[in-house]
Amino acid sequence: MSEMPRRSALLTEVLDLGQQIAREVPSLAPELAEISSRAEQPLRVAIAGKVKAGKSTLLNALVGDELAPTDAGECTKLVTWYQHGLVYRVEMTGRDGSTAQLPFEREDGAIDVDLGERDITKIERLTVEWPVKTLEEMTLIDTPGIASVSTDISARSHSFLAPDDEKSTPSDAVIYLLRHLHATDVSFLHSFHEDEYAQPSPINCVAVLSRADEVAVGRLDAMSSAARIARRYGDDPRLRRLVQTVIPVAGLLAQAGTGLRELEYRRLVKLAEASEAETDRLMLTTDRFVNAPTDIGLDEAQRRALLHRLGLFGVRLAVHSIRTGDVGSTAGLASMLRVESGIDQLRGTLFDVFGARRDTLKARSALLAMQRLVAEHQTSDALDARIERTIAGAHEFTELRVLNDIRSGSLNIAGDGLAELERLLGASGTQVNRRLGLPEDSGPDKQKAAVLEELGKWRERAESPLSPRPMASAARVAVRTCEGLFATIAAG
Ligand SMILES: Nc1nc2c(ncn2[C@@H]2O[C@H](COP(=O)(O)OP(=O)(O)OP(=O)(O)O)[C@@H](O)[C@H]2O)c(=O)[nH]1
Ligand SMILES: [Mg+2]
Repeated sequence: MSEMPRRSALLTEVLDLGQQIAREVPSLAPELAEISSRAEQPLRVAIAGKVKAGKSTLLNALVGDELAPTDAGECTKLVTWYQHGLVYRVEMTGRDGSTAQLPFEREDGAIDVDLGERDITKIERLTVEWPVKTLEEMTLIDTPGIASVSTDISARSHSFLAPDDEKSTPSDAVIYLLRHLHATDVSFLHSFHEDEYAQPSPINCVAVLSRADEVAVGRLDAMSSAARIARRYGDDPRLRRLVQTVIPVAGLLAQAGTGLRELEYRRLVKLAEASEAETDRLMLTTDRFVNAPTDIGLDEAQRRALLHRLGLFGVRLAVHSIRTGDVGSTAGLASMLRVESGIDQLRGTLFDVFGARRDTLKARSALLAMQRLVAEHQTSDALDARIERTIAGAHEFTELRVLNDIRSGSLNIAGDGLAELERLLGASGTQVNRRLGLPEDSGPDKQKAAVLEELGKWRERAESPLSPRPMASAARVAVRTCEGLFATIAAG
């Protein structure tokens, strides 16, 4: 998400609206200032999912550094924000609103925060500030596993992601991890989406089929099996109406890819140099890999460390790639693991889906928060009307609504126009070429020709007396999108 376009007209309008509210109800000024300042900050993306779905590992893979603790520890039970800062700092926010800086250590791996004697039920969240480039673009929020045995922890994630009325949703978008599609996933996603503009909305939510390497019990074709399952989930009507897309990712491989050490590579080479019969025997199960007696020259602790770092599939893949000569160095292996993990595809989607819509998502969050504030106060009719107008009039929101209708199945348009319409409305990216289905490097002449063609087509559908009513109104939205695209292209 490198390019940061200038603020959109919609976001400007929403921030302006905030100023008008502050003039009318001065007592709301501090809260409105906070809403505005949030709109200027990086997009907040929460990582959610069941216990041990691989949330923290994926967060580390996205950051490109091992910051979040995985496995055990009190801190995995807390909502933790990882945001960009100029210094290394950990802060705690209590449920009572108090804040305190906390001591932490980091020797080899994740940040180890010292909570002291604090009662974790009194902690609202931790904020980790870290001077790492990837966090400049996105604040990542690690949430405790939902539907856990401990309902208390589960409730904490729930109230963070799907807060009740008086609070606005603290995150602008969500990456939801699932391993197998389960009813609790669906109901959780539902509750997260129960708000004003999105009932339910796939717009700000991407699903990840996590720990994808484990899908095929470690077989070398695990990632392609995972891709098949992810596609199937992505077509499942229950998920389609809740998430944008489902992407298979092996966070562990991606995390290993960012910090692979020479020593680890050399150990994998040792394995690769052993006979296939011997490694096949060892790599049959995790238990054998660690415990079986062998003379390949790696002791149990070393084998356990490799397994911890790469998982059984990762070890198999690495050994295979070293043997075939596809990989010949630590850097080569690291990059292969990253590519294989699917993390780049996830990053690309986050950019297409969240990054390009950043201002719309920010405007949406800000407007939601303002609406909640205003609901409790007496405001002028003019102001109420302006809020209404902003919500109803913003074409960006209208596009989102039509996309939701398509996904939820409530927009019943027969056949092939549907995928095309989704693309045009920006479902797979809001850049001009994405919307028009053109190659990435297409120039203005091609774009103009394509947009005129689309415009003609959607105008005809909008105006034809033969178009069923839902089609006609969706087509009018598409026409407006085309007109906007034309103006963008013409303006260069
Ligand atoms: N094989 C494999 N293991 C993974 C992957 N991601 C995570 N794990 C392992 O799964 C366990 C849980 O990972 P975490 O990242 O802590 O999962 P989490 O969802 O944050 O867990 P909680 O915060 O406790 O709910 C750890 O032992 C990880 O090493 C993956 O992509 N592949
Ligand atoms: Mg975790």
